[in-house]
Amino acid sequence: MYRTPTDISNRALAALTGLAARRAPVSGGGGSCVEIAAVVAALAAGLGACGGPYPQSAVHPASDMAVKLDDLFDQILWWAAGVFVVVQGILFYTLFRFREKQARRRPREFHGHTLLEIGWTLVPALILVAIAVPTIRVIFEVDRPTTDENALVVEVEARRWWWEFSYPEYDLVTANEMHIPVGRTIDVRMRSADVLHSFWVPRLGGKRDVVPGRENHIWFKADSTGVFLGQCAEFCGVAHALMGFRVIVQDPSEFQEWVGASLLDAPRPTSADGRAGAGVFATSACVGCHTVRGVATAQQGFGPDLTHFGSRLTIGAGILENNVDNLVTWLDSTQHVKPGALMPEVEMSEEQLRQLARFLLEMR
Ligand code: HEC
Ligand SMILES: [Cu+2]
Repeated sequence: MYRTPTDISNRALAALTGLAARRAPVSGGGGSCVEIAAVVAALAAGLGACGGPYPQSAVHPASDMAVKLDDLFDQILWWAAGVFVVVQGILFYTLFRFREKQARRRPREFHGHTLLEIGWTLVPALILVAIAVPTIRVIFEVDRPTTDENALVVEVEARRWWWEFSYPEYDLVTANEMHIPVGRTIDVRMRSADVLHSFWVPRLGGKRDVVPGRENHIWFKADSTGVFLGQCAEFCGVAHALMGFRVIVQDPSEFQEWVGASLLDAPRPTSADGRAGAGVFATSACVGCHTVRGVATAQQGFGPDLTHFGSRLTIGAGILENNVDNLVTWLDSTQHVKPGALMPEVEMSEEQLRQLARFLLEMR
């Protein structure tokens, strides 16, 4: 459905191991053609990974803030491209024009050239000013709190190694998947429960550090619906690289439907397996760490709220697609799937694991 960073890095890895395999038989030189072909193939494979979709690309903006940042990036890129062309142009001109010719004598040397010196001091200074003015303007624009009174406040609490999202306006708490309406300013206020983290959804805006003991904020207005990938962008411990999340941008009516459904208590499971799973859940360690609204014994907030887990797309802060098999894997070998996760592996029979998975998926 979506291409994860892991898919992409796997492709790059496959390309590189392919390259190593090609290199092996051509020891002792003479294989340069094969090597060049292999490098070209690897590069092509690498570029193939750039073909989109772009789940985590800052140059495919999908919000007002991301557009501001991308515009700034484009401006700087054009200045840099201009400088590159001019410098390379002069370099190649000089290489060509003053290359060694048989009949020529040594060129005349000269020292100092006032016009050139003023030129190459002034021009870069002016270019830097041209870059600094919009940069500083954008820094101030994105740094101030939003002035939009109609903004939807979403409180983010970063945890090792997952995200809690709450909506004070609706008295609603969820985890790892932040639903928001398209076209409405979102005022994200973030806190950390433990260490430094950083909130980053490249297509929706810049990074913002999440610092213990203080509240940071970021705001943006998404301009298109869809699922946008986010990632913790500040090293926070063993499972940092596996601390992703999703922002699900919906039409306002769909968003309201999601809010309505999410406010209800967890629905009772309908299948026999699901009911058995509910029993297993209510009588095992799970309830010591997780909340499921509607299950009286499960009211702990150490782990993610699981009330409507069946309607989530992913498991474990965005690392596995949510389905029965992956849930069984997650419960059976949590520490293998996500080394360091603060959830212990539970000792259960295969049958109990399947029942638990059914129960979790039926809580839609
Ligand atoms: C010691 C506390 C603890 C216990 C016991 C525990 N969990 Fe967890 N659980 C966590 C934490 C912490 C996470 C978040 C892990 C992460 O993503 O880094 C988690 C994550 C999960 C997730 C993924 C949630 C998401 O939003 O992606 C599921 C599903 C889950 N637990 C189910 C269970 C079940 C079922 C049991 C009982 C068999 C259980 N847990 C027992 C702490 C616990
Ligand atoms: Cu992190």
